[in-house]
Amino acid sequence: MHNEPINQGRGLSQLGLDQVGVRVLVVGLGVTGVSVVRFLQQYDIGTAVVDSRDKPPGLELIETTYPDVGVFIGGFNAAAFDAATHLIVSPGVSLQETEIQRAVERGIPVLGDIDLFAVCADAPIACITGSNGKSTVTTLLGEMALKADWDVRVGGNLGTPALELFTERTADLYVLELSSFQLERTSQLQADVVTVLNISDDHMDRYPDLASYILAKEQIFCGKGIAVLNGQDELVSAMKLPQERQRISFGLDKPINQSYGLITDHDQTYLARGSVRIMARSALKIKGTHNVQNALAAMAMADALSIPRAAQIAALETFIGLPHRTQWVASIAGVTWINDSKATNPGACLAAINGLPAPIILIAGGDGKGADFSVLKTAINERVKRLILIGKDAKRFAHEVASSSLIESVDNIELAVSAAANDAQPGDTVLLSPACASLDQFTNYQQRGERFITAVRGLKS
Ligand code: UMA
Ligand code: ADP
Repeated sequence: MHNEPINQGRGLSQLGLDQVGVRVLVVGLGVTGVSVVRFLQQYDIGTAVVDSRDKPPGLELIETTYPDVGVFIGGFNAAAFDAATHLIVSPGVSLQETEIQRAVERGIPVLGDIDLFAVCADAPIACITGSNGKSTVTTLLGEMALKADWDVRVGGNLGTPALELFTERTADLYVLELSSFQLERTSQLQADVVTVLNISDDHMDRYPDLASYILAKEQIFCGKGIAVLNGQDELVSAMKLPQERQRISFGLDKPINQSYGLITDHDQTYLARGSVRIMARSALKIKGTHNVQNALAAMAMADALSIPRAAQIAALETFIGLPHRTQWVASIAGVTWINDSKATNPGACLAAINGLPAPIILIAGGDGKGADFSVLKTAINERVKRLILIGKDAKRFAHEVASSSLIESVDNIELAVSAAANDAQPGDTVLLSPACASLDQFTNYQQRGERFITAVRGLKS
């Protein structure tokens, strides 16, 4: 739609980064840190980086491409912090780190990459947070804008750092997935439309309690515009919004006023806004109740952004979902195998157990990040006939769900697949939905999912 070249750097004065003598310390040298250095270097802003790791992933790139940038690795070098006028801290680094707290006490601004992005962005911004469904809704909203031929840039926690979305051309729309880690260090965001999809225990190893995690997520509401909220989630409904944010709710119930929900006529259920039926639920390619919620949230955001309805429907009729999210893998001798490796907290696992056909053989476990597994107890007792556990928190998992289903612990994912294959009967669903992070046994959730898929495919031969 727009074609004139732009200069995203003009917002830097809002953060005081255009002053003489500015020295920014970028904390963390993963993909976020690299994106921040790259951005600051375009504007000749004095930059150094620090990372507690001996070999952070972005090290080689920074050393070869930006030799003038000071690099401090293998710990949080106190002198590097003392020399800084601003900190830009990567999401993986806790703000409770001693050196960061010391900087706060000295009055040094502590920012995140999303602050830089927010003050420099040149188009409307849509932001998605929640404990589960962020990546799905972010991708879906992006697909809707693409179907309308918009120049839409999609990123954030999804993978591409926000600052990497800038090009020399003005975008029509930015769609950002934002984690609590990103939000808690962001004060400049003024997104045009935002959503909180749901709240359940996650990252309890980084927050003292659920209230602190919710407080971090509330940062998404800064500014004015529309907030699309899950009206059936009590924790979301209780979140505090500034007066300038207009609430629009979505849920699986019959919509009232201008909210989004479901209307059933005779045998057909429709996604609807108020009394207007928008599309048949059966036309959605993504399956499961949780994905109906995701579709409604994306639709509400798209309406707020004036993405035409036809484009929204075209996206919903074609989007098959992202890999590793309740992904169909195979049907072997009447048994359906599902990969839900991205279920890294109990809330996501609960949605899968309740949304897929029972009886279920569940493969779960890994690093629980301090979450409470007992929320799974009822669903497991009612729908899971056998529970196969792997990973670091297998014992605690078994103890907290105290399930009546048969529980077995095995050493790795391949043994879990063999054990499931031994027990499965025609009509069963075998579900990998760990309710845990993967990092105790795998490089990431993708590797966990791929190893599951390979082991399942191996059963066929
Ligand atoms: N780390 C250190 N020391 C440091 C810096 C980082 O040990 O000095 C560790 C962190 O504890 C973490 C890892 O290195 O385990 C990566 O941290 P990072 O901040 O360098 O991460 P990036 O590579 O910049 O990736 C981040 C997000 N990572 C995290 O929030 C941990 C990515 O989300 C995101 O895609 C990317 O920015 C672009 O925006 C990943 C993630 O796991 C997928 N997110 C969490 C989630 O979805 O549950 C929140
Ligand atoms: P996120 O980016 O928030 O981690 P994803 O879309 O990647 O969300 O999905 C992560 C996990 O959450 C998957 O297991 C998926 O099946 C599950 N999930 C997706 N949407 C929802 C939802 N609305 N409610 C509960 N679980 C969901």
